[in-house]
Amino acid sequence: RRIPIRRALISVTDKNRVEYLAKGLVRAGVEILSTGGTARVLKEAGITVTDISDYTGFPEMMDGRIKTLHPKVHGGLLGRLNEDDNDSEVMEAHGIKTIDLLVVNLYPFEATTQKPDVTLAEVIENIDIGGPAMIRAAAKNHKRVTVVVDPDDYEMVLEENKTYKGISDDTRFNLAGKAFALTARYDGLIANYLTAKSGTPEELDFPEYLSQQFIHRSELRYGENPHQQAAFYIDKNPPAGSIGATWQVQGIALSYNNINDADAALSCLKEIGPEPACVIVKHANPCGVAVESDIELAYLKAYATDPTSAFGGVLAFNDTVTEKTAELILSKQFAEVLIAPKITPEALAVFAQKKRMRILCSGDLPEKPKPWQNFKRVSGGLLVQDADIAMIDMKAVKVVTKRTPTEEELRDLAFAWKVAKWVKSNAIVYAKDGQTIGIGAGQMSRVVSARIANMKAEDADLKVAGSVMASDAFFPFRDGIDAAAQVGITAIIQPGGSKKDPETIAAANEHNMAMVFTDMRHFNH
Ligand code: 93A
Repeated sequence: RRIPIRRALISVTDKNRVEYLAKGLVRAGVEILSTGGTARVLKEAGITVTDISDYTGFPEMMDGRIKTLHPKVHGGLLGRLNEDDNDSEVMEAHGIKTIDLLVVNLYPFEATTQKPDVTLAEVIENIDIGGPAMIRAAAKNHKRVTVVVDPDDYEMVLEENKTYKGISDDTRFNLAGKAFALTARYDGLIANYLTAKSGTPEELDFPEYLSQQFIHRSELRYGENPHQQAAFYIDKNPPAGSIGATWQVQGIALSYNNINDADAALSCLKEIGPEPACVIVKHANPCGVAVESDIELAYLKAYATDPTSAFGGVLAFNDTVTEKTAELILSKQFAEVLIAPKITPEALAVFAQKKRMRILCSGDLPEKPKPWQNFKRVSGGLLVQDADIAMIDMKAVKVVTKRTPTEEELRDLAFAWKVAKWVKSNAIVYAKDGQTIGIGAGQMSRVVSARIANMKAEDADLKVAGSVMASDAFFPFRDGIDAAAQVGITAIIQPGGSKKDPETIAAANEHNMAMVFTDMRHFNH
């Protein structure tokens, strides 16, 4: 169902791009209602707007504390217009007009708290009341109302309204989730500020200098273990598709380990797309990954790698999760976290029975990750490095054996290699037909990782013979190759670069295996 925008209410503190938005709306024949400051900016740009006070018949009062807190505003946002309610009659009787689009961003509470020498009174005055009330009303009524809280969404909404003559159920639903994430965070910031003022002892002591780069997203119940205090800080501008840019639409609060695991799942997922894919992560390691023609099939294949580990894991998808996907998942397992670019309202209703299942929207995933830096605190210091966003070009890999990989082998080698990048070292990944067959992670010796990959395949009744193998770093001896041949691995992808490479290559040739060198290592600890 699509709902066209006929009347919009715009009330923004951040006036960035609001002219652009309003002009686009006027061009589409939309009537604009607006609050004092916003109306002034728009009128100065030559845009016709109706002052909200003219519409409500009440002036803005108490220094702007009351601008939009009026039944004619909230009725216009909350009115349902279904056949089985009498909202439209009530609206008619009280002169309440329907508002189809709400565009709001809030008083700058956070920025105000960060001003040097700010007074408590000034901070309190920057607690927005009317804005969140409207956002929550519009988001609650997303069946009819589109709510926009981010100038980055102006273009999308204008385009969708223009191209399709209305806004889709999915878009309104996703924007509502985003809106509630904003009001939740906003109230969280206020609560944190006020409780910190009164000296709550549980507050995590966060170094002042870091707040230049990061903003507080949530207090966490605890860290990796219950005796560790923890919080989640995100980049001021988290890139699309990052864990910092996701928003939660359902389920109980995320834990520290949930966030860490979800990050690993998203990272791997972004690498193996764009085909429909599923990544299942447990304890920060992929325990099943697959690409297929649709995400249900991908899920079934990923799940089949290691059903035992998948229980209580993180599931990540790169396509819309529908009711069908949701039912399939719940028929198989419980998951702590599910992430997807979009989740339909019907799918959410299915997951609603599992309160402990946290559902996150990632929005569209980018094709290429942007460079960023990784920090790792060590005792008495800090390690800083570029994040490992590099990926080899499969066309450029070096075939080092007499036998060249077949086309199918090459496809599976590329897939296994991408998965291995996100498996903790030492990583061994067996794969076939776009499915992980066995994954060995986080061992002190590579040969043991391979043994674990075998064990996993055996436990899951998957056949290793005919699979390919990826190793995140070179094989120091030929024993790894001999062991792989013994279980029926036909092709290998690894960085190469060991002194013993000639021996390893000879071993592969003896077993008639195909082997390629990538010349790039992906340790991940
Ligand atoms: O002081 S408020 O909490 N009372 C209100 O009724 C109200 N309505 C909208 N603040 C209110 N707003 C906020 O005003 C909006 O959230 C927005 O941030 C700001 C826009 O004001 P102006 O258009 O006057 O610049």
